[in-house]
Amino acid sequence: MPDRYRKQLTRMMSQHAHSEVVGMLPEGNWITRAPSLRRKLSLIAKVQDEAGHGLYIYCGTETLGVDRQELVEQLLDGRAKYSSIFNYPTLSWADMGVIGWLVDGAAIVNQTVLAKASYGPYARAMVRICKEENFHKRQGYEICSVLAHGTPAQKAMVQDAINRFWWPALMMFGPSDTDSPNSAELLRWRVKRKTNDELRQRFINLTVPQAIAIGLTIPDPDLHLNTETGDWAFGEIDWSEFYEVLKGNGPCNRERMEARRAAHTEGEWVRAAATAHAEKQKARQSTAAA
Ligand code: FAQ
Repeated sequence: MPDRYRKQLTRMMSQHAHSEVVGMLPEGNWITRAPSLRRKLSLIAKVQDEAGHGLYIYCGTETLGVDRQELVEQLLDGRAKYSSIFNYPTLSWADMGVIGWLVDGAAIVNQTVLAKASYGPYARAMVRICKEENFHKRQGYEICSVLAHGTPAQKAMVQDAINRFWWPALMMFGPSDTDSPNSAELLRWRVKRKTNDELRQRFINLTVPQAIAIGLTIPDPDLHLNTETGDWAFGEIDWSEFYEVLKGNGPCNRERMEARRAAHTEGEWVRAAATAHAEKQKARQSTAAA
């Protein structure tokens, strides 16, 4: 395996795994405040799924010969990135709907293509993850639909959530193709099969009709259907905001990293117990085999 291929995959997969794990925080924040038992159950299941996604991808990354501990250290000491979207706060219950609909929706568009990536362990993880993300997206869209057809206050709450999450969701696809240093190499190796801009456009084309169907507005005055291409043309993305978030200056970067570091420290005894258990099992198996 060429060294650059290994390095690029390790970078991308580890960032992806970190995103899944940090991505549990904004929604985890609402589990105790879910408005009904049904909503609470599905939110718990969703957050738990994200932990599982992180694990599949960390396991995939280990097949490239890197130690998971090392990757986690890179996240905790700030060397590794995770998706910009998780540095935004979740201010209302409607944010749970909008995250499922837009954030998981964007993840599906990106990951459906990654399920055809040239590296098997990553591609295979994506197949299962996409199935679960589909459930996440549907539960999110259903929350949005119920609120959009609810009282004027509920409709205003979900519209406010879209207004805050729309542009950050578009930024999830990464910088514009002209400013994406890694794309050419990843496309050549068929890790990426579509460019950042192609996937962003696909997401917009899929999502705008869904917003219209439930009577919600996309906060972009320049949005219009280009009848020649069939694409929804959209306004300028504020890339300065994106790069500020990447530098650690988003609304919640510090809070997210503090929460991750605290969870890592508090989870030390669980890792120690799991390691001791695994060693005991291994010793038992080798005694039985002898
Ligand atoms: N945030 O040259 P490119 C989820 C960085 S889904 C932060 O275009 P590339 C599910 C990029 O790393 C979210 N950083 O990079 C969920 C690079 O920096 P580096 C995670 C970003 O790799 C839902 C630099 O900018 N999904 O978590 C972002 O060719 C709900 C230049 O960019 C994945 O990670 C960003 N948005 O394309 C969980 C999918 N965009 O490393 C919980 C796999 C770019 O050179 C709740 N990853 N950067 O220092 C990919 O598809 C790609 O890596 C891209 C970026 C498309 C994200």
